[in-house]
Amino acid sequence: MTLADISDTPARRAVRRRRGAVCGLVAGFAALGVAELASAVVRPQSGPVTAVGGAVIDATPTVVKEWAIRAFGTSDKLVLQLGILTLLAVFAAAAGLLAVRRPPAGALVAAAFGLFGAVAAVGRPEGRPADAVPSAVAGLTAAAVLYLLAVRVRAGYTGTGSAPDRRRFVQLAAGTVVLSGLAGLVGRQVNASGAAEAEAARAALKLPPPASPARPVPAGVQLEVPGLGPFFTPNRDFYRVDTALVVPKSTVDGWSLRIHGEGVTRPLTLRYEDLLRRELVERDITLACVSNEVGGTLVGNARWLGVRLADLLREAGVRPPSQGGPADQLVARSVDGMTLGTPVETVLDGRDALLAVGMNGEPLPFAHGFPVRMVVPGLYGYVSACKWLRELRLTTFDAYDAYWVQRSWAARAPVKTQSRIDTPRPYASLRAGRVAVAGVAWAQHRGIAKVEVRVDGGPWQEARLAAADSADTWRQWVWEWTATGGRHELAVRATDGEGRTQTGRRTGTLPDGATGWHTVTVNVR
Ligand SMILES: Nc1nc2c(c(=O)[nH]1)N[C@H]1C(S)=C(S)[C@@H](COP(=O)(O)O)O[C@H]1N2
Ligand SMILES: [Mo]
Repeated sequence: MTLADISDTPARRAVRRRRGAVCGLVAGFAALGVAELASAVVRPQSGPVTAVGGAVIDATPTVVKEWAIRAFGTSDKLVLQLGILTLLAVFAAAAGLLAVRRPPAGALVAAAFGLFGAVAAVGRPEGRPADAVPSAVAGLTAAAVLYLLAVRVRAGYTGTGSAPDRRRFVQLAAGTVVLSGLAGLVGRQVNASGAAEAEAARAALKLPPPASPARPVPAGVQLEVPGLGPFFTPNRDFYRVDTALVVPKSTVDGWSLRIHGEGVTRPLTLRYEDLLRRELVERDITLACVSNEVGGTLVGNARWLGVRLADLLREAGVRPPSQGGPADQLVARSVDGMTLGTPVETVLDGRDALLAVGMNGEPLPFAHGFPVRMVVPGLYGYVSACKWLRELRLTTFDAYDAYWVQRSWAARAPVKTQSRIDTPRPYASLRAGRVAVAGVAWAQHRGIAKVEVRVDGGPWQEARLAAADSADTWRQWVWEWTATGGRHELAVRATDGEGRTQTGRRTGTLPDGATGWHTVTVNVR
């Protein structure tokens, strides 16, 4: 029997539990603080929350991921990180409860958490041994803090201690919070200044003018209808979908791209300057995500500046499968280890598949793939639009499944013809009379030939199309509706440039993109 058992009463147990939870939370806070500092020394994405978050993203079942993108959109990563922090707080408090009963056991649990983070960090696709350091340091810090605090709590609690013990405990806890908070702030600052350097370098970049500019945008691609978005999506509004919890921020100095693999007779290594010295082309291309639901907003249109990927591949000796080339899949790999597989035949069929360096008149934003990304008109992003590109490898679809294909998505995914009603908004309250129903439609590389609208399941009525920029961009449309009182359902469908009308059959986004007509219900007074 220990002294603790002798003097145990419900009231004392409650006090002990409370203090135990405090010990755990303080230890957890200290761990995060030193981890932030350590990640500033190693690299930003090596922090435990980022590493565990990344591992969670990789391991999350596809249906859950789809739900998260649907429910939280571009904020999905913030929600994930807040979730991890909440869980961490709960576990830390629990470890604290254990520690005040058995300090060594509590310390061991804390250290095990650090080990877990370290394994997650090193196990990330582009993980390095050094990435283990922040989590390891965090685990050891948590173990030490927890042990020291828990021993103090026990001393005070068992009655062998006295008021000075409690004061000592409070001092120790407060001191730990202040010091680790400082460490965290310094780490934050260093991480931020690293990013600021990369940001300044990007801002100072001057991209050369295109040798082949985009065709002038015809007047009238933009309809003047309130509630209809701009024809070109500004970079800050462009949807973002990726698995990166920390946006890779590199400078162009160290960047290079390797092109190699099956059927490559002349492997290439290109630096950023090499790309800029080549003939730059400028093209307007609409990019869409396969996770975009019918009526969703994971689609945007931009003016891209880059080099023709087909030219580079030909220089490397690549032939399309239809001409006897051995590789039918081009696997792009990013600096953060993402892999995306694109059909070689598609890249070489004459369309403007680009290695893009510019977006809407500026260097690619970091979130959209700086310094170099791929864009292929007519394919969903996950099979074509690799951001933060650093390697292109030629192989076959038989031999290799890229990241999303390993997670139940289709290996080949041409974009499906889609159309969206942007105005009126769902459940809008409208006055009877003339109402402009308007939106966008897209079928990249096939173009949009017709858009039709119907009310309450009635006959389809042809909408007026805005001028077409190119077959690779979306197209705005408007239909004048004479609205009568009551509740009405509007539906839209598009026909692509090959004469095929968008199917009304509703399917989900998995495995190769949603189908169905977008409908909007409104109330007319
Ligand atoms: N490195 C990397 N590239 C990526 C992704 C990713 O997760 N990592 N996501 C892809 C997906 S699913 C889409 S839809 C597009 C989105 O590009 P955006 O974020 O610039 O709109 O990027 C693609 N490229
Ligand atoms: Mo996507």
